[in-house]
Amino acid sequence: MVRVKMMAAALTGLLAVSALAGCGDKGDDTGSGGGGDGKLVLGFSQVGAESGWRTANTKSIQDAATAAGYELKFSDAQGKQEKQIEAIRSFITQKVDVIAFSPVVTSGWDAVLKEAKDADIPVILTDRAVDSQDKTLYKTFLGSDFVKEGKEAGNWLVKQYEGKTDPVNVVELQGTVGAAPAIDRQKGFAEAIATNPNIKIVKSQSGNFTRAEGKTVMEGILQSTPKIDVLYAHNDDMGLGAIEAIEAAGKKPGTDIKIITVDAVKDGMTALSEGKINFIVECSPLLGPQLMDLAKKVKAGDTVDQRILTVETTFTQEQAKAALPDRKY
Ligand code: GYE
Repeated sequence: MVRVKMMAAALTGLLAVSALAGCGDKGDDTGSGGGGDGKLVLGFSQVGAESGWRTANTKSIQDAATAAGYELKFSDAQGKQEKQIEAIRSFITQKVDVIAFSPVVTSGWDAVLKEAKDADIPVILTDRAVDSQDKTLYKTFLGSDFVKEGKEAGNWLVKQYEGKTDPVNVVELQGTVGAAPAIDRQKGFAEAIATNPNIKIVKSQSGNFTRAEGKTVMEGILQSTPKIDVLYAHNDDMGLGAIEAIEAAGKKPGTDIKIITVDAVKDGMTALSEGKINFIVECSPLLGPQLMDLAKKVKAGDTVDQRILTVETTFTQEQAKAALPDRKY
């Protein structure tokens, strides 16, 4: 219900954005950016196409830009920070109105962010954070609370083993090394399970947020780790890859090994409703409409909150069955 209301609010916002898109542009004709045709020009550097989440996120941003009447300069970094830095520099040269990006890792952004600031181009962080100490290098950070997501995953697990004394061996498949969601989802989960000393992470390895690596990494772990009770994967895709490895090893995912993931994309929700995953913490990729609204505001010089959180929920197997028919991504 809250979601429906939020979507409606976002849509209303979008209509307003479309109506205003012609106002207040830089009005110059210099180069391809800051367009002479009055459209807000947004340069967006995406991480890549590593997961179902990312694909949905890209679509949300492209659709929302079209609906808002913006000119979107979209660049795919294929998981490489160098490519993102290159894209941001090119947006600066093209004099776009606003730069937005989803940083592949948290560190190493100060220099290029300073270049954007010096060029007077506002920057919006979407989805992932940077570790820059100077908070004036960007206007706002729109995205999820990844520590909270990790905690939700851990809390669910703690509840499953309440009152039990047997050791619980957990395997963790981490996201991209150095990425905000990997760092924070690990942290939140570790904090939550610390309340039950029987629950231990016996193996933790990166599967780079992809299905393919989730599978190969899990194959190795299944061979080297005799007793696995639980798999905690930082996203659905790695969990889905691991499910293939678990099945190939003759075990039943969801039963022999309990599985917790994050994202709640359609494929993950399907596996959850089929009993192959036990619990999913939602992370919404539908950031497009809010991003467009923020781009309009920062271009106009309006003050925006430094941190804008996405509202999310969690799903059990029963809840997944009920939610699946309306799932948009
Ligand atoms: O959970 C994962 C994707 O940054 C929140 O990146 C995003 C994460 C998401 O590859 O599937």
